[in-house]
Amino acid sequence: MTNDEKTIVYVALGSNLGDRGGYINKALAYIEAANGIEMAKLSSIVETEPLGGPEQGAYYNAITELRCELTPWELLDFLLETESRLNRIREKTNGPRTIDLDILLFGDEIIDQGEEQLVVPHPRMCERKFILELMAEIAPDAVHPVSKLSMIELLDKLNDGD
Ligand code: PH2
Ligand code: MG
Ligand code: MG
Repeated sequence: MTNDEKTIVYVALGSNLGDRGGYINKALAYIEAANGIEMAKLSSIVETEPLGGPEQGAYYNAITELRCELTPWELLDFLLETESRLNRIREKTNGPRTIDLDILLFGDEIIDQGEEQLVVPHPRMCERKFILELMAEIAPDAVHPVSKLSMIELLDKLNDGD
């Protein structure tokens, strides 16, 4: 498979429980070691205030750009399995977690079949400043397939609304 045939995918990493930096690094190591996935870029790892959910501690967040040979469903399975390996326990919605691995963009695919776990693009990415700031850092010209706006344009729009 040539690079042209691989899908460019963005995955967000978040942790706000336990050794946050350690969990982010372990998740990155699992992603790097996976078959069918190549890590092309990695954003800064930033500390962010929690958005939504119950009262909880600050997050470490980062985004990685992948070259992916898997289907979106195979990638989702791999990310969920990686979350389990890193002690993720699902309790409260949007509650504290050792690691959260979310598909933000999967090429220009739009997937929303009423399945709880796989909605692409990530439904809240355009309203989360830390996501758009990290995307603007590694992929300013990446285009959101629904709004057709680039990450820089989405960030400008969000900042204008402040
Ligand atoms: N993830 C959430 C809920 N709130 N807040 C920050 N700062 N970072 C996150 O990754 C995050 C959040 C649900 O996935
Ligand atoms: Mg999430
Ligand atoms: Mg998630």
